[in-house]
Amino acid sequence: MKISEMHVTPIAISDPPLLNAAGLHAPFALRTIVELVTDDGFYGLGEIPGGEAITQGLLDCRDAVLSQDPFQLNNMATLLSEKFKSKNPRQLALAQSALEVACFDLMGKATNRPVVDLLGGKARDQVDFAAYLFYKYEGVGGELGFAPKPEATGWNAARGAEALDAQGIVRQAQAISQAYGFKSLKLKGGVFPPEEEVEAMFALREAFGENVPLRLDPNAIWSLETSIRWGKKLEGVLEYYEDPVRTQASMAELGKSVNLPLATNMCTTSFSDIPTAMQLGSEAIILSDHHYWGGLRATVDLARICQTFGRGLSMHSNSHVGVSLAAMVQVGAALPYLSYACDTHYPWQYEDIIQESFAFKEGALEVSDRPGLGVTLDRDKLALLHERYLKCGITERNDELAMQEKQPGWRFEASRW
Ligand code: GKR
Ligand code: MG
Repeated sequence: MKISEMHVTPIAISDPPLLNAAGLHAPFALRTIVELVTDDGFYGLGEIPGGEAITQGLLDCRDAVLSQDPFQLNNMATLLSEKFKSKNPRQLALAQSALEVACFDLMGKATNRPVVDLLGGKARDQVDFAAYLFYKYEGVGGELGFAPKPEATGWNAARGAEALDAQGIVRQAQAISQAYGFKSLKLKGGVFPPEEEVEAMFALREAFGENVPLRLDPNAIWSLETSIRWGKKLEGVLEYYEDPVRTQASMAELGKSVNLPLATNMCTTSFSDIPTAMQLGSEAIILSDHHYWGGLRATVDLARICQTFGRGLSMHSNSHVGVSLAAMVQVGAALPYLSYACDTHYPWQYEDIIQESFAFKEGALEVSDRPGLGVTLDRDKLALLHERYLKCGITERNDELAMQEKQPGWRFEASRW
């Protein structure tokens, strides 16, 4: 079995005007899709964050991929590392991830087994996800940034609605939880002054009760002093406090002052960060992400490290389509040690490139037994979203620029409060 074709397709999916510390989501989020085809007629899919540089990075890997046997992942990993040398570790991890996932999809199809079986088999039959709440402007993104139809109800109405204060967040949480059955709630913070976001956490606690775990993620835009001050108020309220402050050293300091588990997808983000994370004790929980950590096997390795060192493991996400979600579920199912419900942006998206739809039940997704990732590429949709990418004029994610369209002169600040 040899890889005979490699197709790299950047796409743009409609994305709602969600707010975060870096600004605002643009009307389109970029993803890059890789399709590997073998000489015996199978195709395998991978998905990573998009944009010109990432897409080019993947295209540059062609020589390391064509004519290779998809089962020989170690060989491919060596070829890819040689290609990137140590110049761009992030780009390497993304390329590794896209290609490794596509190879797993191929291996699964060739052996008639789901990817989870190639990773050691199911440690669970379903993977739990958390509701991902965002402050947002009105609209659902896309060509016109259009508002939902007036007759929309439930989550369809809520995901188009404005949510700019605590009560807006509670309404959003109620709608998303009712639609998907999520049992944990995460608020993307770093948007409004800390007191308003802390008020939102208390409003969620009041509305959902103490059995629904809550998380707050200000994306490292708070100072250490601010993180300590507000962290103390949130003791006993949060399941975890995600990246309120930047750097492992500051997280370690924060951990000494507040009685809350600290989680990260910003301070400890690669295997080379692990030794300091353990020396400093910077975080209690690491948010894995197969896109950034280098693939599915890397995620299994990360889980083992977390278990060994007594750290919790959760999962991070960005706006994504169904190939990523399928991979998250397959790898999530293979992790004997996954201590928290995973993040996903999926409920915010309403476009995809696969034919299947995912049915969340009680906030969880069943692990598919279909071969490979268990998804079928919809070539018409892929072509449409690629066309969109070419036309939309966005070549890199830039939340600051998108925010400036709404608020001229707005500037990102690494530490705002
Ligand atoms: O989608 O706005 C967003 C998030 O802020 C995303 O970009 C982050 O990477 O979800 C992420 C996080 O947990 O930090
Ligand atoms: Mg985060």
